[in-house]
Amino acid sequence: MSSSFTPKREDKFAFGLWTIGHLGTDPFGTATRPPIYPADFVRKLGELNVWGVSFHDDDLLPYKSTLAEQDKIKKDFRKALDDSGVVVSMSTTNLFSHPVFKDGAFTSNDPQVRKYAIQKVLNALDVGAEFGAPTAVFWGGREGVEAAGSKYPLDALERYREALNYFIGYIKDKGYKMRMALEPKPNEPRGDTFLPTIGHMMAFIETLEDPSMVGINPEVAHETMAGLSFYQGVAQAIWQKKLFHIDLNDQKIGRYDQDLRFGSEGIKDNFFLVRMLEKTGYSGPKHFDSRPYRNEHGDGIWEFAKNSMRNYLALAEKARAYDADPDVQAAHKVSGHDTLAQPTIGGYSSDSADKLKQEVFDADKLAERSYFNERLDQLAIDHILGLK
Ligand code: GLT
Ligand code: MN
Ligand code: MN
Repeated sequence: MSSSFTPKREDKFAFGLWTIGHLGTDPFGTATRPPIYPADFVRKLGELNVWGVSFHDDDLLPYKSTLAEQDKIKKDFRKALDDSGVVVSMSTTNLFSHPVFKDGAFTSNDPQVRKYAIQKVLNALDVGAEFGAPTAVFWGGREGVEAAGSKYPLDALERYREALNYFIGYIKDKGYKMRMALEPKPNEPRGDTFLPTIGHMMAFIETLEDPSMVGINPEVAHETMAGLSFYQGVAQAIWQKKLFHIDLNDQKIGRYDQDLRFGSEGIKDNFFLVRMLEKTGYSGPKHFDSRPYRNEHGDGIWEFAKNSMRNYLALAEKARAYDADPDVQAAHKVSGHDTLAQPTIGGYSSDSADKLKQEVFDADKLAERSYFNERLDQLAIDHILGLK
């Protein structure tokens, strides 16, 4: 077992300015940590061998900052990127903090607010393009309701689609080399959010003008909040070639959005997640959308960053050992695991259907089989616990 789990740039780990740099605010309390200047943040990422940095428009260029201030921030940020070799891996738009978005952004009942939201995104896309961000993320935090009767949901979905189609047009018109990744979340801050899960989001994408430009950015915490298996959701996204980006963090089921350090809670789920990302050759950013505990300060926030990457690398190593283990391979055999990769009957033809109807199945006999899942699952636990 490797002793250090030190990241390399080719691991493609990334952090958002708002993640390690989170001030520790929560709905009940104000900041517990000072802000970090974006250029300093990037230099520190470089020291830790982090590959990418992401940002919201307002993280980089604070609301109401003057043009001169913005120029200085951007110049310093550019220099830090060049000096450190860190790349901008994604950019996004804050459509949730300002009170103007209290009723939603693309789905606000006020058309002026909706237009303002679209304008804010166009400006954010320009900033993302300026720094070479290949992906624009859309998290519709305020797109939802508390009062169910306040928005007719079919209209809201239509307005959501209108906005995204507009951005498809803008990105093409400007010739930006950028794809969009939509991030679902079931609730919080709204009581009910539109497009709440990976499945809803992927179905919605197919209704857009150019679905090939749009994929998803699923987050561990968000799917877990909904009581769903993140692993299964991500699997479908990979299968449908829609995993454009991923937000790695951790979460206890049934809680508010905790954004915990990756690998600190749902270890078995994360083990299988990392195994799948590695096996399928996911080549996008491994982006940590998490934040240090509110009572962490100083060096502790960078320790949090290092351990997020360390947990990923450690789980990847455990997954490799699991797959190489002859006991696991034997358990796969008796469980029938590998035969699932073989076609059942192939495409339909009337001949094959006639033949199938002639076949005799002894369902009672077939039902007697054991799939030895207890053994197989324990092998995963043994590997995770370091017993193997
Ligand atoms: C916000 C949210 C995250 C999203 C960010 C992208 S904003 O921090 O909680 O899940 O990924 O807009
Ligand atoms: Mn979250
Ligand atoms: Mn996220």
